[in-house]
Order: sequence, then C-alpha cells, then structure tokens
Amino acid sequence: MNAVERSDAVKRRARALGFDAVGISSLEPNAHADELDHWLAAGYAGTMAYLHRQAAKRAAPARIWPEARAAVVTLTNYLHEACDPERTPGPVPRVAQYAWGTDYHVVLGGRLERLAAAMREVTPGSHTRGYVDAGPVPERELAQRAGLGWIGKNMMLIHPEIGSFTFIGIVLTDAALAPDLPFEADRCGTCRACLDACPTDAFVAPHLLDARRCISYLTIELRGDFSAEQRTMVGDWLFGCDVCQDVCPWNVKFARPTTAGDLAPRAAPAPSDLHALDEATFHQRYGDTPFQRPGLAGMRRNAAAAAANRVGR
Ligand code: B12
Ligand code: SF4
Ligand code: SF4
Repeated sequence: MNAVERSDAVKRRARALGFDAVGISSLEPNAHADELDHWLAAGYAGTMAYLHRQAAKRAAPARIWPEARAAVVTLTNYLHEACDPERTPGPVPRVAQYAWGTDYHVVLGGRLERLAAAMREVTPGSHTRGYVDAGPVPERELAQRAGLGWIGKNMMLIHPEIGSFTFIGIVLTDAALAPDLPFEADRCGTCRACLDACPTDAFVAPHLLDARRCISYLTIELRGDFSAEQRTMVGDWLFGCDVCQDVCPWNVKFARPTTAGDLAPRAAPAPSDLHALDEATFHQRYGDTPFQRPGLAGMRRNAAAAAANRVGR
C-alpha cells in the first residue's frame, strides 16, 4: 500500500469504530504558536500551570515524539440535547453537555486504542501513541490542519456538518500517511453571537479567551474557594458551560444528538446530595465521570455558588 491507500484504509477503520469524522495532519510547527505564547504571557491560563510546561511541544508537535510522522485526528459528537437558543434552559444548576455521560477520557481512550491497533495492522511494524485532552498536543490546531473544520471566534473547532459539540482524539504514528488539506475557510463571517452571549465577557477579542473569566475554568480547573466576584460569575452552572456553543448558528442548524451508547447520559450529583456524600462514596459513584476533576470539595463549592446566585436574584 502507498501512503494514500494507507490513509484511506485508516479513515475507513476509524469510521467503522464510531468516530464521526477523521482526517490526517502533518506535524509541522504550529502556525499559531505566537498566539499561544501571547495567551500564556498575558496570564489568561490562570492557574493551569501545565499549559506553560507544555508550550514548547504545542508549538512544535514533532517534539512530542520525534519519530512521529503524522497525526490521525478524530471527532466524536457528544451532543445530547439539540441547541435551541429560544429554549428555556432545563433544570438548574446546569451541567455542560460534555459531562452528561461517562468521562470522555475513558470512553475515547478505549476507542483510540482500538484505532491505534487498526493503524498498526494497516502499517505492520509501525508504532502509535494516542491522546485525548491530556497531553501536550495542540488538538484544535491539528484538527483544523486535518481538514476537520475551522476555529471559531469562540475558539471551538467547528465541523461544517457536525458543529462544535465534539471531542477531539488524536493518534500519532511513525508510519508515513498522506495528510489532508487544511480547512482554510473561516465560516464565522460577521457573526459574533458567541462573543455577545458569554455571560462573563470572557472573550477579550475573537479567538482570544481569558480563561480566568470562563465558567468552565472556574467550575472545573480552579481549586480552592471562589472570591465573591467568581461566585457571582458562575451563575446557574454547576459544572462547565455551553453558552458560547448553544448560540452558534452552526450548532443550531447542523448539530444532531449522538446515538453512541457509550456516551449515554448518567445522573449528575444533585446539589442536595453533595453535602451528605463522603469522599469514598463520591469516588465510587463519580470516579469515572468528569466530576472527579474538581472532586467533592469543588462540586460542593460550585453547588453552593449556584444556590447563592439563585437566592440573590
Ligand atoms: C486548557 C483547555 C481549556 C481551558 C482554556 C480554553 C481555551 N479556549 O483555551 C478551559 C478550562 C477554559 C476550557 C474550556 C472548555 N473546553 Co477545553 N481544553 C483545554 C485544552 C486542555 C488546551 C487548550 C489550549 O491549549 N488553550 C490555549 C489556547 C491558546 O490554545 P487552543 O485552544 O489550542 O487554540 C489554538 C487555536 O485557537 C489557534 N488559533 C488562535 N487564533 C486562531 C485564529 C485562526 C483563524 C486559526 C485557524 C487558529 C487560531 O492558536 C491557538 C494556539 O495554538 C484542550 C485540549 C488540548 N490538548 O488542546 C481542551 C479542549 C480545547 N477543550 C474542549 C472543550 C470541549 C471545552 C469546553 C466546551 C468544555 C465545557 N463545555 O465547559 C469549554 C469551551 C470554552 C471555549 N470557548 O474555549 C475540547 C474542544 C473540542 C472542540 N471541538 O473544539 C478540547 C480540544 C478537549 C478535547 N480533546 O476534546 N478548556
Ligand atoms: S464556556 Fe461559557 S463562560 Fe466560557 S467562554 Fe464560553 S460562554 Fe463564556
Ligand atoms: S457564534 Fe458565530 S462567531 Fe461564534 S463561533 Fe459560531 S459562527 Fe463563529
């Protein structure tokens, strides 16, 4: 098989494994490395110190694994409830849709391992390394370069037919594969719905997010107590935030709920239960869900903030 035939074979195997879209990217230096440097220097990463440590590898993905020659980039649709900007939001406090099911690191980790095994079958003697979220990989950048969509003003990778409620999963390989053409078009046009809808004005400019103001950062990544301002900022959200995706016309028009059984919704912790739970029980019930990241203390803090915001309204 030549490189083009190998690429086609890998993509067929990826689709058969349930990935909603797949493309192949080369590992040249990141064209937007300067944006990442400025973003870090401005302090927008807040307490996410690991992003500083990973910066050199994100700027030059070939440094992640010097033998790697290509990245197979996958998208997995995780939308559960179709976007309708007119809809009154469901039960409060709210949970971002990516966290409605089992932790995606677990679900996608398994699927990516199966894809990696298929890739090694397609190119006998080759080696692979899989990444989803955790790792020094510029995932959105590689997805855009693999032809899977453009990076919207809200910084999400938007696929023109699936929208942005997708997880990105990547397998690096030392096999030679033919890369896809990058997705060059910017289909945001004059729209700025996401920038205007963000409840905390977290966008300093299009494509520029001050994570310290983002509800997702505050409820998931930040440790310790909220300041009074942070507590007010999280509004009705118990975990994560979907506002800048819910209002995006590409999601409203094209995103459709997933049918993947392994991503099916599970019950989120009820705020009233959080106070009664001990660490062991929390871990037993939610150890394989995204709620494990902030842990019981973080979830209690979030629930208290959301409750205080409802009373204060
Ligand atoms: C740190 C992080 C966060 C932080 C910071 C988010 C941010 N916007 O940077 C916080 C905690 C706030 C966060 C929130 C969310 N996150 Co997050 N996060 C990450 C993580 C680990 C690193 C991102 C990063 O490096 N940020 C720094 C910025 C500067 O880099 P960047 O986002 O890669 O952006 C690059 C491009 O935008 C490019 N660029 C800049 N300008 C321009 C202009 C043009 C025209 C182009 C083409 C490119 C371009 O340059 C940047 C640097 O290379 C990635 C996983 C990964 N390894 O990449 C997931 C990831 C980005 N997150 C993801 C998700 C799902 C979310 C949330 C939706 C979760 C939620 N519902 O609460 C929100 C969305 C918030 C938002 N609007 O971005 C998904 C996004 C999938 C997708 N389809 O885009 C990822 C890829 C995880 C995954 N494997 O699926 N996240
Ligand atoms: S996830 Fe929410 S808080 Fe964060 S940028 Fe988007 S709309 Fe703003
Ligand atoms: S809401 Fe509009 S500006 Fe924002 S990402 Fe979607 S299309 Fe682009």
